Amino acid sequence: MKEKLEALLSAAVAELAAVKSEDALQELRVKYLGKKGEITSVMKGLGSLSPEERPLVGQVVNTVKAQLEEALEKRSVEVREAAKAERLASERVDVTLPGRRRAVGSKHPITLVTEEIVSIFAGLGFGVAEGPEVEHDFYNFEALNFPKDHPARDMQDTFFVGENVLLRTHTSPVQVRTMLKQPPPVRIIAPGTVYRCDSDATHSPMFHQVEGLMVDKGISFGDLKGILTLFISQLFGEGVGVRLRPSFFPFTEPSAEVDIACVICKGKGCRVCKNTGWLEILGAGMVDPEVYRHVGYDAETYSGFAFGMGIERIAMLKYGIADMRLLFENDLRFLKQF
Ligand code: 2NL
Repeated sequence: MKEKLEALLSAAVAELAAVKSEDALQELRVKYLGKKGEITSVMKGLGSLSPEERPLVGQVVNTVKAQLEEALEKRSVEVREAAKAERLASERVDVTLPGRRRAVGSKHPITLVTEEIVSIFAGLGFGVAEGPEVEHDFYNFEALNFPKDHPARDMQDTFFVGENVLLRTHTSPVQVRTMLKQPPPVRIIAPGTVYRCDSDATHSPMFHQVEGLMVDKGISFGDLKGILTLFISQLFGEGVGVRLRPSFFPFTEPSAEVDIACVICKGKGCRVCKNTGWLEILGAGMVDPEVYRHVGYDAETYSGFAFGMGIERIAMLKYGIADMRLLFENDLRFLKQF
């Protein structure tokens, strides 16, 4: 019986070496030490032994059981350690790999220039006003003193949505609405999208404008010139040449075009300035009394100036963009440069 027990122990220990999981280990435990296990059944046979043999064999049984328990426990630790090592290896993360970079967008040059202009005028005390892009004829033309037969009112130049309803052709209606809402003093700029029925290499049917308006007691043409000269020196650099030429708009009197010394050739003459040395960047003037009449301001008490500029043109000059269409194509190779 002693030999049988020792044979069982070496068989169990041999099988144990091949066990690779906790489940197989448990099966092995049951096979040898369970209620119907092989060692257990040997123990059940103890009763048939003589009283002299019984304690001796009993001791061997206990030793074998203890040895097997110890071997099982040892193997159990090994199996757990191996499983843990395998999991660690398979879940291993290489922390030295470079991270996945998020593609970061950039602002459109039109947005950049608009923000810069807004910020300069904010520094001069101007607030920002906004209004609808679909407008009524009254705010877009009538209140701005456009005669009924003015060519700008023509179907050829303006997108009409309905009778007397149109896509605004400038942001002036925003200023008309502001004056109708509040009494002077007014000091605002109106940036926004505008529409004209025009499309070729130098005209887009949708483009951007910033207009400005300052109305108070005692505002003169000198204030217009001072504010716009300050604005230009901040946008294009201190000391850039500025000149005003007489012009005409239905909504200002007198009116002027504002030129800056060519940013490309510094006034020497080049292709961009058509050899004049000057670039037109603004239209401006003293608000016409007819406009005040339409918005209910007293033209005897108040005076003021207004101005307007196209953002596309300023963006092209500031960033050296040769073709306006680049601003609307949304080619990422172009946009990523800003
Ligand atoms: C240009 C010229 C200009 C105005 C816009 C304006 C607005 C009101 C009253 C009077 Cl409510 N004037 N705006 C004045 C002069 C010129 O724009 O060349 N824009 C691109």
